[in-house]
Amino acid sequence: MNEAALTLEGWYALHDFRSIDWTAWKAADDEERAVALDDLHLFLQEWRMVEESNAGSTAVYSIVGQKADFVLMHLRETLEDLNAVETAFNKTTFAQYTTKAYSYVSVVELSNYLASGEGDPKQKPEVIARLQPILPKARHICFYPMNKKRELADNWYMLSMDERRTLMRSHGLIGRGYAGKVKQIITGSVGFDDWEWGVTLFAEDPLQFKKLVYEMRFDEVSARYGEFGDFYVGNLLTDEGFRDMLKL
Ligand code: 76R
Repeated sequence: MNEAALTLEGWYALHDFRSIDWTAWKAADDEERAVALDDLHLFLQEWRMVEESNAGSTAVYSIVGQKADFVLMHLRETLEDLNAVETAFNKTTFAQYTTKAYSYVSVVELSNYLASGEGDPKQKPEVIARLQPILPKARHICFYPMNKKRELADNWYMLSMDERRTLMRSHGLIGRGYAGKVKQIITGSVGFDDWEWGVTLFAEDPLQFKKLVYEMRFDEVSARYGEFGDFYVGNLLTDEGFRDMLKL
């Protein structure tokens, strides 16, 4: 019997991690840098307009550590729109001074493990708001991809729907303890990218990422079935912050 959880999908997501090519940036002259900065700021404005017209959302954060220097997290209505925003950015003069560090393609996902109520969920404003979320401009971001294990002894996909629902209830309860402190966006990536989900967290206090992820490690869903990729953590980049970061 097929017991796949039912999922609702929303906006498509691209996490575009970049590093700055400081050698090229420093080698450019003042005018070249000014053109690149203007180009960057034009795009930041354009992404804000997309967000205002409710056709997507973009978040821009610096990344701490050597894995990348910043991330552009884009949510868009279609995979084509996502591709277009990626390509348009690649064509900017600013992108010439960046190198690709990592990327992740997924789609905002809600599952029916803890669903309640009647009627078509896709018509409910609170569901729509979660499927097409305006990304918070919190001070910090944390991103990592993850899988649910498929090993002989511990295979998430061989559990019954009831067993998974019970486990997910406990997961959700821990998560709810962080209401108001951490905002999570789960994006599904089976068939899209190398892991099964992307986990994107936003918080004003970065220690809340550590506390939440640590607490979940003791919960069976994560302790027994969770497998995790690389973690990326960073700070909100305002337009001014981006300019400051690039100042020589
Ligand atoms: O969507 C909901 O709010 C209902 C409950 C819920 C589901 C179905 C929920 C709540 N999550 C769900 C699904 Mn989650 N979540 C993670 C991670 O690091 C780790 O150990 C795991 C990474 C975090 C930090 C987190 C946070 N969640 C999922 C799924 C899909 C599973 C599937 O379909 O098999 C994954 C991969 C996943 C992973 N989760 C919450 C949180 C938080 C903070 C909540 C509470 C949200 C709230 O009530 O506001």
